[in-house]
Amino acid sequence: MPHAAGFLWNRRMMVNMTARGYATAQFMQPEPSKYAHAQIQEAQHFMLPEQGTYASHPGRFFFVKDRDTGCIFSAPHEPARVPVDNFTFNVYPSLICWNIECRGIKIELQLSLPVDDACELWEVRLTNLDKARKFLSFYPAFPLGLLSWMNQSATFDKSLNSVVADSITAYQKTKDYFKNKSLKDKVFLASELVPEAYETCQSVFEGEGGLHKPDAVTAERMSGSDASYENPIAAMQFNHELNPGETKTHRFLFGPAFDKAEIQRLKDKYLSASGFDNAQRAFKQYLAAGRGAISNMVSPDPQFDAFVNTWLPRQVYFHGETHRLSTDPQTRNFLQDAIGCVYIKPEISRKTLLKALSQQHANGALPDGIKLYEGAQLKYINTVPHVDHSLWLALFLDAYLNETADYTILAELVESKEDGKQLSVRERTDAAMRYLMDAVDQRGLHYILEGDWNDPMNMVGWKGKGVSGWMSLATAFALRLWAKICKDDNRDGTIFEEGAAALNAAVNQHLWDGDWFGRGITDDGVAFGVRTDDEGKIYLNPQSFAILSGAASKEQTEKMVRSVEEHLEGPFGVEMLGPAYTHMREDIGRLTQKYPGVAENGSVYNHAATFYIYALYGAGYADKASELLRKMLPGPDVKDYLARGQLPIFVPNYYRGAYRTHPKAAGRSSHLFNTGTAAWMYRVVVEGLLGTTGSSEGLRIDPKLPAHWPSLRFTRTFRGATFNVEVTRGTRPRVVCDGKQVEGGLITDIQSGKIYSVEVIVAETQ
Ligand code: CEZ
Repeated sequence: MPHAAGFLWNRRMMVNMTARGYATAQFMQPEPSKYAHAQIQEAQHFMLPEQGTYASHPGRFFFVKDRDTGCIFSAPHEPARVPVDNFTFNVYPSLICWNIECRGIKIELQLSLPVDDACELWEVRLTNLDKARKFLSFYPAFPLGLLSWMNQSATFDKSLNSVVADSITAYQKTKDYFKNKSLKDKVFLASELVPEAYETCQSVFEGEGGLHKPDAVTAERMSGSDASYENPIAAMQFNHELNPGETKTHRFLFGPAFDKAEIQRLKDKYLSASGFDNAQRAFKQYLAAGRGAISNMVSPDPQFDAFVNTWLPRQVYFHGETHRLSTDPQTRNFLQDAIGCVYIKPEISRKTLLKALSQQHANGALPDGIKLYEGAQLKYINTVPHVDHSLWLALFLDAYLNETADYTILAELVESKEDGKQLSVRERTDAAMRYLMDAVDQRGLHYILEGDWNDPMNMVGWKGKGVSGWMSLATAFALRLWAKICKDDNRDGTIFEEGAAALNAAVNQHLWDGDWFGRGITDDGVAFGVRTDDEGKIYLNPQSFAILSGAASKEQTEKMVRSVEEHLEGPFGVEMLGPAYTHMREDIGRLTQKYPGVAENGSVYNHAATFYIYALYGAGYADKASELLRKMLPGPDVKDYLARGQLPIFVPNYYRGAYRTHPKAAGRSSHLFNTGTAAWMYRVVVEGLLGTTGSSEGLRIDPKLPAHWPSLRFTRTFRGATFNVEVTRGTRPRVVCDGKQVEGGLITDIQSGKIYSVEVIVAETQ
């Protein structure tokens, strides 16, 4: 599993580390920036003949040389790639660690982050495992890549005991000069111990040996070169004499800095045994604040339990708390990440909603992208109009109110940035829902413009006529949820109920294709995602939302589920569409240009899979739902791990799909841990599999055990109370709370702080 990786984040940065030692990291200033770069950046508008070629990805490499034998290896594995005697890669929620043994030397690496600084903390322990004394040289070597084509250099700063690289972020517009003045253009590697020698010029470091056998490491001593408009590397040499069993510990800090004073500040704070300990303790506390609503889950599937107890809420917390470390999150992502956070830190979700609403347009629509700070710019995908952002409001409020019963939020006043008007959340959501109801064509179907949930579906409706079946159904679902909230809020929501019914009827009239719902109708009036299509014959999302919106009858649902089974299900989960497109369809858009089985073009796109699973639990297909849910996590057998190439510690945005037409890479993980899947997967586990859904009345307990699970145990926290739930099978299904049978499984009058003991008996065969 060469791509096996773990990721760490804090409030300022994130880093993805592979087992082999490659790293991708970025920090916020406030826009996302890199501090270790590729060796060259391909410029779009001009040639860069001077900047050199490269053979390596950014990484954190530690070379070790046995000075008696001359043998060299690098840890964790890159770039020397020497076979080792023992290799362990351990990812913990707050630490990434390696234990490696090679030729009588043990090297233990540990990466952690502080809570509030962009800075990697590296601890390295070298141990002599032999019976004889060893003379070793040890070399951390962090290539920094091309920092800037305008100005870059590096040297060793004695007073800081650090390699310090300097650069000027490249720019061309005069106004950027003033903006860039506050950027952290230095990169440093600070050491606790004083090195014997150093090297800061990558080409001198490599010499003729190359990065995998650098001249600077084979030589007796590094030459102490500076990098003057040359790609820098932060490399140091330490010589150690180690007695048998003796250990030497190094600590390093690595990261960006504005000036030398900042490097000094970070060193004073962290670069010591106690500094590392304190940072790690604080980081654990930070993570502990993100514990989810489920703990102590024990089922017959321990890997899945670990995922639910620890890793999934961790990923949800990351999304909810940092907004994926972006400054203009897509509005739908912002709101869906907040759905996940409802089960972790609802107070963050509340703020997220208010922030989104403060940027609502006067016509009721939410914008493409929410600016997180004054002066943030809407970029990339947020410059392309997508029609769905407003509907996530109702989906969010449904989840938030079910979990918290905080109906006060509806009366909260929110001032609009656009026109300064103060309106309540209730009024603003009304306006958003009305806006959605109005954006329909003469058939009553919702326009798509340049996309809906599906970002790259940009050419179905760019001429202003095309409509989206999914969008119509998702809007109907949102309207129904909002109508229900209106009722709970003692208001009349009939108009929204009627709006939902009209949309459902229109989709049934124009897009029911006999066995499933079509995806949409193009500007030229061509229905797609239908049986007559050779490619993109069936899309998953319309089926999921037809169930959720109530558009599909029982018979239709049964037909859709069977069709999805036939066309989209595979060994790695349920694909988003099939068959994957192999050529551009100019009436659908760039999604059809993606490689077959990749991302929206027919991968197992987990975000879409969770919608389907969520719908299946609600529609009484619990076994199928849990089967597909399990497939979203790699394992538990080795063959599956190898096909996915990913550890079971996060859910990626997709696994390669198109397994019928492009089986070679099917199942392979994208490794992208930024995904709306996390929130929905958590919701599916909490409300679907474990069946613990809140409502204005209380908590309903209705677990949906997969057929092969005889029992299950878990703890659910809800509105300050704790529920220890034990589920077994029996002939007389019932829910018993603190010794009393509970009608319909609904526990009411919940008291915050109280611990409840819940016994659930589910039917022998569900
Ligand atoms: O981004 C996601 C978006 O963050 O794609 C989803 C969408 O619902 C999410 O809001 C489905 O389209 O632009 C592209 O082509 C990319 O494929 C993005 O759409 C995609 C990235 O894969 C990140 O997940």
